[in-house]
Amino acid sequence: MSEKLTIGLIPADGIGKEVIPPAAEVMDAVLPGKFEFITLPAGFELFQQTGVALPDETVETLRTKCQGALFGAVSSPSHKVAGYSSPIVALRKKLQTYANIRPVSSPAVRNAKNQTVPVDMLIIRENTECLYIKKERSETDENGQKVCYAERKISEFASKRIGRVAFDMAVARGKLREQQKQQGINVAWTGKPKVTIVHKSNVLSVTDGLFRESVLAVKNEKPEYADVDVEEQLVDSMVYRMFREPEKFDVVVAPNMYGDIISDGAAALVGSLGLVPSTNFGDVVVIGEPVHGSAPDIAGKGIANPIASIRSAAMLLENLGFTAEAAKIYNAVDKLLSEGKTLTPDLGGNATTKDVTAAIISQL
Ligand code: GGG
Repeated sequence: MSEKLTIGLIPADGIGKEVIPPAAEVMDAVLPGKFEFITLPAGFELFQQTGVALPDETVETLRTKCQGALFGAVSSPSHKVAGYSSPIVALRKKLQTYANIRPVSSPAVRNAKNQTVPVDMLIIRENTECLYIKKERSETDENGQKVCYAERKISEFASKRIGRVAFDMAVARGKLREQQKQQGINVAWTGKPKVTIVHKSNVLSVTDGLFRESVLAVKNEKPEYADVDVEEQLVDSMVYRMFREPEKFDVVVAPNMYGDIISDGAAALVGSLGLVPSTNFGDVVVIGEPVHGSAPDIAGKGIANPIASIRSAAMLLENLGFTAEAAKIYNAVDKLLSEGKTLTPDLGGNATTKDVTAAIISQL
């Protein structure tokens, strides 16, 4: 057995604690003994106990010791809590995991036109800027009432950087689909690779205007991008079209906040947030992360859907070069879903987190 890889597990809050261990279990089942898992603290619950939401040691361990990581979910309160700041937002920034990759796919989705269509969309969310730089301030106006402001950062550097991720992934997906077609495998997307740029530059012409221009400019950077179609969608229209005709999207690239919102919306298309995985990647470490939050309403009941985390683990494996093992996990999950026998309550079943995990492992 070649050298072990160290994987940081940061379950954080709520159901994060219930879905990250199953994801590690599946990684261990598909590559026995290959990984050393180290559990690292972070989260709002940690903040309530210790006054720290993201210990420096967690960040440094990820930076210096880990080849990959899995993050669960955080439950930041909706009101301001003195001294608290979202650990996942901070972690993405500190480790410069600048791209959040969120695939949303299903062989059969009922669109809003009542047609059943295959969906294979890859949402790429810029992960370091936008309103999530969290520069907010509160003032008092001449009538003694509060007025609050939030600064929004969009840079040419980060927008081009995420644009390159989008074009590279569109090219790679195009190549993979060609191979699959030659092997007689049905593919959801049959056209040329396409990048859809999401913005609102008709209103925010400076910030979103820069995002749009920067991503568009990337198209001319490499000859292989010439074969990628580019379209633009205003974010409101994107939401409408995503439900009307989700089959029309391939790679979708968006600034941080729009990307956050449309990917949760897209999860509704495929049945549950509990199914949608993601990775945060950059130059230091790749972090797999389910798109869902900490779901306090079901936390502790043992019924959280582990599939988003298990698929995130498969994405992490792909990033680490274990493509065949990742495919085994994707296939096992797809089989479980198509059989429809072992499903958690979010998908209409009554299976537990443990049942689903065991069923997936038994298929590997
Ligand atoms: N795994 C995604 C997740 O935790 N989502 C909830 C979320 O975005 N929380 C932001 C926060 O609480 O700071």
